[in-house]
Amino acid sequence: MNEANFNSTTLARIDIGHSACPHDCPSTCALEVELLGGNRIGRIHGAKSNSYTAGVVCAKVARYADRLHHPDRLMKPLVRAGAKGEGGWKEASWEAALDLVAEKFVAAEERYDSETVWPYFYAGTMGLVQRDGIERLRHAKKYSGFFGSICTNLAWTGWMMGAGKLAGPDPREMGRSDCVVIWGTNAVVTQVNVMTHAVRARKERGAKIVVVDIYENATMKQADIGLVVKPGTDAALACAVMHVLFRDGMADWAYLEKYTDDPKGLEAHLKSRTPEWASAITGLPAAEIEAFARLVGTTKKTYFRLGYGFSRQRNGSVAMHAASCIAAVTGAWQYEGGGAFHSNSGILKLNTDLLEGTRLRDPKIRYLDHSRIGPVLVGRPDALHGGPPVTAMLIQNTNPANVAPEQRLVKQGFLRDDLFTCVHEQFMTDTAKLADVVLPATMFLEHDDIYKGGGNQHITLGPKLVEPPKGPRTNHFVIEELAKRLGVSHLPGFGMTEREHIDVMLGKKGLGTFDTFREEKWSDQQPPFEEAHYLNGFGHADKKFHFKPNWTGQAAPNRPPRSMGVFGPYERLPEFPDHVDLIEVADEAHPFRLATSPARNFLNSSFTETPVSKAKEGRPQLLIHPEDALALGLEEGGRVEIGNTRGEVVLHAKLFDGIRRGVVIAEGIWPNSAHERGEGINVLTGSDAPAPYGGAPVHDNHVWVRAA
Ligand SMILES: Nc1nc2c(c(=O)[nH]1)N[C@H]1C(S)=C(S)[C@@H](COP(=O)(O)OP(=O)(O)OC[C@H]3O[C@@H](n4cnc5c(=O)[nH]c(N)nc54)[C@H](O)[C@@H]3O)O[C@H]1N2
Ligand SMILES: Nc1nc2c(c(=O)[nH]1)N[C@H]1C(S)=C(S)[C@@H](COP(=O)(O)OP(=O)(O)OC[C@H]3O[C@@H](n4cnc5c(=O)[nH]c(N)nc54)[C@H](O)[C@@H]3O)O[C@H]1N2
Ligand code: SF4
Ligand SMILES: [Mo]
Repeated sequence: MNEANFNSTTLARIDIGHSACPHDCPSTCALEVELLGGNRIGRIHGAKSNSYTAGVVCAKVARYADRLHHPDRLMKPLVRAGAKGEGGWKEASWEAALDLVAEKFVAAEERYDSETVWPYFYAGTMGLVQRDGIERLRHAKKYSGFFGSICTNLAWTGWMMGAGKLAGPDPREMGRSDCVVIWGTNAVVTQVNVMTHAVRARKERGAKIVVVDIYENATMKQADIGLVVKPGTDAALACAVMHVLFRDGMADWAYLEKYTDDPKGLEAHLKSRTPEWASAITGLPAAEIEAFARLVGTTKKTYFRLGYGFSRQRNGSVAMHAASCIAAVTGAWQYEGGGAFHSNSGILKLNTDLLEGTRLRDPKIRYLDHSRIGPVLVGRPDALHGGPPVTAMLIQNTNPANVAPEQRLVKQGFLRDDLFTCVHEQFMTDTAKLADVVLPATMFLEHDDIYKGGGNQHITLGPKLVEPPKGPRTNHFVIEELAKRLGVSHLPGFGMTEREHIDVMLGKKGLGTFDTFREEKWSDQQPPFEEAHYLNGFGHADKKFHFKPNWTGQAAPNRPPRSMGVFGPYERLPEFPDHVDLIEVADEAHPFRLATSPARNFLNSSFTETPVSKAKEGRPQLLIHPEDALALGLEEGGRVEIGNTRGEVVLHAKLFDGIRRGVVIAEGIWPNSAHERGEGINVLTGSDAPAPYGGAPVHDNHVWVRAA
């Protein structure tokens, strides 16, 4: 395992296995895994021959051996002994543990009805079979539906309003741009491959890299121009940029007339959205806004790479839509290396009907909101949508007691005596600690799956490369075994292996079989230039880019089921791109705005268990402007408490002048136990559903700050 044990000749003989990174990251890197024999792995490398990965992976995945061979991995099914959350466990056989789960689910259903059971999952693995197979069990058993909103909703909703389709110019074209605008994504940290292509453009063509964020993060440090806006004000910046473009004759009118819905209306609306107006809102000097507008107005090949981060505000869908409009005003979409891009999910569809049991779905069954697990578990009627309380859960690939908003409610819910929770996990996470039954799960190299990359254009295979240790079993196994015990294993989609499911999905897309795809490793699904650049029209019925969104009528890919309605103060969503104060504005009691931006060495709650990642991140810190720190009597490294009506959390101050006054940032979702009092950063985030289709505004919090 230790690289030092190998000289270069031995290294050359190490077997290499091909896979895909399973983590919840837009890059979905194609991987080359050193197989050392005896089910051990060495370093993981990015596949050089994959045109998007281009040989690069992030450091935390390169050292995956630390996670796969971690001594703390769960190895045995555990059944709670003692009170909930106290930490007492008894080992059990798989048979006994699964029997117990099935028995509890049946009992819950008998007491209420099937909707009392809520299977809950997310993207801890992005593999379709292991991630989404739980849906098959749900639909077969008529358990409560899952409206998976936490990550993409605010962003996708905003994007869909403009372009009408979740796709855009080939991300590899960033390497052929003259200007790459990296907006609200900390790409160096969260999707390193964006940088590979952007930096290539700078090296080869002298392209400018612009970063728009709320602090001078690792990505901004690599940029030519950094724009530090106040959180939740990106739409104001976008409006002022477009104001300048119209004002100074940099709008492409031929393009606007042909491809957009109401350019004259937009121009008139923007007349008063001057750089000075935006300066007061964003905190940016008007001259910086003018310069940015001039740059994108005179550089036709500008590629706007729009991330998730700036959408995690209550007005985040408005911000995403506004930023995506700029490329339509300049007409950048027409050029190679130009246009706007958020996600390619719309081009990477695989038919998962059989896998997810789509045909078994009963439309009368209620849905519950993923992000609102706190209100759901404490039994708030508006969160339960008229159905019974949730009294039984199966949780796979997610750690809600740590990552979900309004953590105090989430924990209070999990501690209910009348709730039975089974958590299938790789580690004893904050959520597993609150469970009744914990089942040990395999890791990606130990099972077969197939992956799609939202930030690129590949479908990539991740075949099983090593045997799992004795103990952990796959998600697929758990779903199949529960189906047998719950009397639904005869239904379509059950009784198949992982490979058979992959064969069906690949076959329906004309991509061969598991075996043939294994040779090919991945498939490049990039549509032709005209289609990707919308030269034949945008995704709406009228083929136009929409400056005027239909906020509540749009069929977004993750719009809530009709039975859930539309959320938030949607009547305040603007007719044209605009700044709306739909954020948790700072007030006298809460003078600071808090964002919970990602940590480089963690991935959500994953990798918080590996020693190198932990050591590199140190401890939970709060980035605060030195002048704010001075005013509050805070010193570097000092204990600092932050709070709002939802709770309080203690961190350590890190004085940092790459941030605006009045803004504080806590990087990373540390395990709850890493904080004093055992309560994590999500104690402070809100579980209200933002307009119009929900999501988790985790970077949109007002707080007070004081020395602790
Ligand atoms: N290392 C690492 N990689 C990750 C993750 C991780 O936790 N750590 N998480 C993974 C997941 S699940 C996802 S969805 C992706 C998300 O990846 P990104 O798209 O990068 O989104 P975020 O990580 O939420 O935040 C990105 C940036 O947005 C900034 N931001 C917050 N509010 C605003 C705002 O109002 N305006 C602007 N302009 N910027 C703002 C944050 O400060 C942060 O620097 O990354 C994935 N990759
Ligand atoms: N404050 C704050 N909160 C946030 C965010 C933020 O930026 N700030 N980001 C939000 C976002 S964008 C997201 S996507 C969520 C993500 O939050 P989570 O959904 O919790 O995501 P992860 O930490 O990636 O993965 C969760 C768990 O999946 C497990 N896992 C991985 N593979 C498998 C498998 O094959 N089988 C099983 N059974 N388990 C597996 C891992 O061990 C890990 O504990 O967090 C959200 N919460
Ligand atoms: S950059 Fe993202 S997809 Fe690539 S290896 Fe790292 S976590 Fe995985
Ligand atoms: Mo996410």
